[in-house]
Amino acid sequence: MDHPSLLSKTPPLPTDPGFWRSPVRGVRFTAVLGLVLLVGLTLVSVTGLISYAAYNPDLAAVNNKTPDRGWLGFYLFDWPTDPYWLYRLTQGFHVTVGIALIPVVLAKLWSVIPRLFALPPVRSLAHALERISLLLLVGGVLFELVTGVLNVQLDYLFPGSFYPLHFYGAWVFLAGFVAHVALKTPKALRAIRGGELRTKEGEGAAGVAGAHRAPDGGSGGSGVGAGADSGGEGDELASPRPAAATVSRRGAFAVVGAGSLFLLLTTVGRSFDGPLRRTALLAPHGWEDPGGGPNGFQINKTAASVGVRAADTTDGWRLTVSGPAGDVRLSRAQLLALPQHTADLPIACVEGWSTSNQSWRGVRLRDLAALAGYPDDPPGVFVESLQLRGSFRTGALRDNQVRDGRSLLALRVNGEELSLDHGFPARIIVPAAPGVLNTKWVTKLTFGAV
Ligand SMILES: Nc1nc2c(c(=O)[nH]1)N[C@H]1C(S)=C(S)[C@@H](COP(=O)(O)O)O[C@H]1N2
Ligand SMILES: [Mo]
Repeated sequence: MDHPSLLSKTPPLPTDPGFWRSPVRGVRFTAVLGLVLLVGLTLVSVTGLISYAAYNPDLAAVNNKTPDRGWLGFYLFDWPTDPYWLYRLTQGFHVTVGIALIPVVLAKLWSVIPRLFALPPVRSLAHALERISLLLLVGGVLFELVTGVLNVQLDYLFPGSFYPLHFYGAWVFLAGFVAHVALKTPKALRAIRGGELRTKEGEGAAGVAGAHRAPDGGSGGSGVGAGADSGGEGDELASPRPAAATVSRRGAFAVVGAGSLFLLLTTVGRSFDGPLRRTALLAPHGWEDPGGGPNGFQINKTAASVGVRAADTTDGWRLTVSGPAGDVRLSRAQLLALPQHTADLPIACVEGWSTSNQSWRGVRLRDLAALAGYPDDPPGVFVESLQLRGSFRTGALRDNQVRDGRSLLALRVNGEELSLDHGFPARIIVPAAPGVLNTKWVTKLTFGAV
């Protein structure tokens, strides 16, 4: 407490503890936010990593957006086709909860910012390692939030590079996160338990903030003393000379919570059809009304936006089915003459939006595999579209996806012809697969190529 700036009249620097005066800061405030993030960011990380497995990145080069990942792909697994809403859930959760946690992350960073300037910058080897882990943690979480938000809001701002940026960023973040959780969880739990005890006993750290004190959550709104419910004198996050409170600590939690709730309520609608979609005020896809009728559901990229011309999809169009039996070329009329099957499945995009089930109708992929020379146990398939440029013109599907009876080369949706923007004359639809693998404007299927 004998820091020169507290005694002299020169204005304090950020490196002086007395520079930071908000009475809201304190170990307990930080601990509560930290525990929310421990649960929240763990779930967001896990759903993000799981969603990446859905791309089948280890299946074929076309699906592989992180070819240099090495052992970081240790956890990849064969993506199932059940439950059919799996990707809709994992990716919807990842994006929606990730966005809703932004205010909590910012509040948490704000709550510990005095520590960033604390002197001396490094006290010991252990302290140095801890600070490096914080760099990974803070840099990582901000990087993931910024790249994630830009990708879902601005629609592929980083052509081709979003996946490596977000994937490697995730591992940097996770390294810092694991170290931080291991180091700080015991302290955070202590701070919270201690705070509860004091609140119950109605005990205050009398005199800490003098006249500015009021019981936390009290009606006066005059706030709480810095050390009151956060560990008292040993609280290294509390200001040594707190300013008059403008908001109680409970009020500060309410502001953060309201911010999160606002983001949640304006985002979650992008995972549903109907009126709920219109509540997704922050989603660019929420603003575009896909119109009514059988084809009236979300469109990711229109045919025009990727250079697919209507003329190429009509009379001259043929599907080539390729395999050990050679190449079979089919017109749309011939495809419609094959056994038709129906599958009720959603479209779920990496951007976090999804549709409710649509009723797709067309030819089973496994029936097409039989035509190509695989009457039993078909292998995976390489799918090509009419589209000449862009990231998602081709895709590879695994054998379990081809074998599932709900996997279709869809020709119709909701009782009508596919519209051009939804992939006319034919598109892939596979249960539980991410939108990117539901290739539109399909022109060639090569069975056994993957
Ligand atoms: N040929 C082609 N197919 C494609 C795409 C594309 O860019 N080109 N986008 C994919 C993506 S990212 C999604 S989310 C779905 C969206 O399908 P929809 O526009 O019918 O909703 O189509 C997929 N199929
Ligand atoms: Mo997508």
